[in-house]
Amino acid sequence: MVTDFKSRQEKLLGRIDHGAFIIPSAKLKTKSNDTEFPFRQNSFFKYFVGFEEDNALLVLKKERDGSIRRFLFVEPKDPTLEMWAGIRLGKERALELLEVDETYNNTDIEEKLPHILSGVSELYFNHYDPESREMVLKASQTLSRQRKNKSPKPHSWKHSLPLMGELRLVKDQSEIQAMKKAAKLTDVGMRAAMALSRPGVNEKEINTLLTYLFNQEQGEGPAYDSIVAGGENALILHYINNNMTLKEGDLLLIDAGAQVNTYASDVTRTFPVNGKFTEAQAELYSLVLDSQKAAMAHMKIGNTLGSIHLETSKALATSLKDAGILSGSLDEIMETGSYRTYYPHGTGHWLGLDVHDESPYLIDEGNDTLSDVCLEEGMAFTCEPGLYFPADDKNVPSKWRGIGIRIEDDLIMNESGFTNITSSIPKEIKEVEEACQGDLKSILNKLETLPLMAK
Ligand SMILES: [Mn+2]
Repeated sequence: MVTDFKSRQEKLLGRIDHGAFIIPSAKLKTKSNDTEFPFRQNSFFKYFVGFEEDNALLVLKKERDGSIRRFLFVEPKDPTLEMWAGIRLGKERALELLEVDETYNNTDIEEKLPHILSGVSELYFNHYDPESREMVLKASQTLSRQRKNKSPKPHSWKHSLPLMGELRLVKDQSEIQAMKKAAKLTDVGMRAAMALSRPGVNEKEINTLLTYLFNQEQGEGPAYDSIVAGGENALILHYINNNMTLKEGDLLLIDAGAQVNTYASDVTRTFPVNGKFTEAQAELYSLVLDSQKAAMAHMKIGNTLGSIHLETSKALATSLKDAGILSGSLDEIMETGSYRTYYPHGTGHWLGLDVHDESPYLIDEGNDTLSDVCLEEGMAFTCEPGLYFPADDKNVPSKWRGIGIRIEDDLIMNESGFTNITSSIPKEIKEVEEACQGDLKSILNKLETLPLMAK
């Protein structure tokens, strides 16, 4: 599936009368002294041009007559540097291969950018990025000093993220395909983790196994730091130490997802370390699973993530009330938000290039009106209810203290409702227990090419 970068660029420029978007790539970040973290492209830059190098700059310009020009600045070719750090595409090849009209060396940004922006009065860039601000300021100052240049000067600086983020709400076919591939690798990873978990195994071993499997096929490793949380570690929502030994009788909560073509999957499963839920664990697990089903029943075109969260919260609050953990009527519990002690996070977030995809939840309709984004075909998000009971909470029945359970799937809206692209990952109690008895080799057989460990 070929990505249609041109239509994305045109859609973005279609949102404005005239002006220019300034979209920088990511830069390498220092890890220690003169070594860097693995490169991760800026999601917006990736989305609009699909180029994987650092230190690049995309400028999309719409003239007053509606015509469009696309400019890309890239690292210059340099045999010595390329010998150390890898081959650069260079401006000639970039012009041939990428959806842009003109390419330059990034060493020429200061000289060329004012020419490109000449006559443009509205500039869109990320106001939170100091380097973008600096670049726009310099170019604008240069233009304002050009007395002989009578064309309009940039006089309006606009924040680019809301407009660009809105475009990313609805996924196209190439995005959906990448997300499905990521979901498939996450399926293999989760099943393998279930099969390998037993008392005495360290969270680190499971974490390493996930990373290994998320790198199979087109996988690019975990989309975010995997959470491998045995027992009470599940109460720490972003636990990433992943270094404790799994214990008999505990549950293991894994929140992890593979990445494919920079697209994330984001899945949570909670299962017994020894492969069999206790009665108390199964009871609590069912409450969370039922709340996820209540959430999914509400996932319809036109509804909002906010209303889904409300339904899910109500389902969980009702369970907490029925179990005697929360007092008062359901209305009072919802009004005071007392359920948040045990369900402190939201039910879902946008999913895409970023695991928490950078798209708005509210749209500014003008006239001081903000409205929730309504679900449309192509929107992708997670559904992740959970319950977390501190070990020392006397309001909680002792059988449930110290337990944290979360269940998370990835959903994409379609014309008739939604597709759960992670539904193949065991979730019902019986399925989960069966998967815990699973055989690693047969799990790995789900991959197109078997990794080394299966041979
Ligand atoms: Mn999530």
